[in-house]
Amino acid sequence: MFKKILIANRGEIALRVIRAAREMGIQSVAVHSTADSDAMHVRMADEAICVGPPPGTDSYLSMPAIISACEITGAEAIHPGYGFLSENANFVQIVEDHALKFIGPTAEHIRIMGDKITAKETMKNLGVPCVPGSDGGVPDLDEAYKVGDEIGYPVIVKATAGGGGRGMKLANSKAEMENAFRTARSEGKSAFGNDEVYIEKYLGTPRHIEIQVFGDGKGRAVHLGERDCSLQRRHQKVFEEAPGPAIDAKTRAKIGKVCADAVASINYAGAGTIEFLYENDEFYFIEMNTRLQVEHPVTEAIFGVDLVQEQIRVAAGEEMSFQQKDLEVNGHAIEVRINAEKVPAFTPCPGKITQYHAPGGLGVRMDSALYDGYSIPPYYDSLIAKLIVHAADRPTALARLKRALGELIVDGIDTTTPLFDALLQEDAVLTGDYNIHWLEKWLEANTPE
Ligand code: MV4
Repeated sequence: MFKKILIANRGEIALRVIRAAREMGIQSVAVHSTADSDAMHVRMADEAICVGPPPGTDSYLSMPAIISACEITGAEAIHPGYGFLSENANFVQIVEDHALKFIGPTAEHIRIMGDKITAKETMKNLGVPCVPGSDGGVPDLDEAYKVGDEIGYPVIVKATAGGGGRGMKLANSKAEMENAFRTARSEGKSAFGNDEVYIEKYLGTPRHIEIQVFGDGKGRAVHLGERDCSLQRRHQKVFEEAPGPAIDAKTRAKIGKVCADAVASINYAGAGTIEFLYENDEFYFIEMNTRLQVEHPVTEAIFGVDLVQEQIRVAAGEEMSFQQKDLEVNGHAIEVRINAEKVPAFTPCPGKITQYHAPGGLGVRMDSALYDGYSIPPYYDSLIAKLIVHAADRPTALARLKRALGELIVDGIDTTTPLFDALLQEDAVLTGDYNIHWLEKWLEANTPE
């Protein structure tokens, strides 16, 4: 096992990894920018090293600075958390070239899944159900029209390098194809330096269901059920739950096995998430994320596992600590993402926390790097806390969430907690009857001029 690992991240996820490492007797090294000298991850790690000025590109994303920090501190492996360098195949290659271990999948798997066309082709060949659409890339408008006629409108044109909803354009009819095709192409080019696009049948009211998988890199893999992450605003998840309110045990076992078998057959290593749109009882693959996700705690809660410790184990060449038969759903978990933002406009709201009190009690987990007197810097993501509740069933989890939100105190700045107080009054949230458009529509209907 590693003696020391470096965490190439900040905030709550850096704490998450430090805690996992400490329980395993592994020393942790925090890296930080000059804006984060007082950050909790710096205080909590065994060692900390400054890697540059505040902009991410000059510190948390600086590969030479991160590699140097490993060499100076003697860290043997790097946990990237999520975001930053977590899905950068070139970084993984550089880490390995320096005889360090990347705690995550191989550069090749990251590269395959980072390109949506090769990801979809790979998954399709492995028997994973995909959205009907073009066979790979669509080189020109003539070909786009052909695909549109074949699969029928509406269709969606997607940039192969896209993400976060960028480089994605809807065409409701043939008349809209030219604009959708050209816009998706040019957004792909400008945002990602890649103008390759593909086309899919547009699904009108699906849920976003994602399957958690975990592989040992040697041909064995398991699934840990699904998360329903349909409640999103501008492609940012705000509320996630497991199990999915629309998924029963039989459905879970079936799609789960397809996913586990798929990643086992490519020797996938570590944590991965296979994203689907789910409509009329059918799954349609859209993307795979080759990292630990923000919402992983809801899966940990219902399966009673530590996904970060498992990532570290597999990266160190040890066996996975669980097999499929050990993994059973227990109860229901919900996560809400608390951001330093002022509703209703969701304006970023950095500043000094004058009073902080985290909720607690049975079935409550607060993953946050906040503390009394901490100043949230303006340079990074506005996620400041994840509140995760776990209970025997969904109604009890909802009651627990309401109770825990009532205990939370974050004074000095605005946060998105009022959004959750309001959502917990909504029938669709209480019954689980929502899809990917529900939250945006609700916000539109409930936002003052
Ligand atoms: C789609 C879709 C409908 N049909 N693909 C949005 C970002 C990217 N992850 C995939 N996205 C979508 N792909 C087809 N064929 C609708 C969306 C979509 C969406 C998906 C998941 C969660 C929220 C969403 C909000 C708007 C659109």
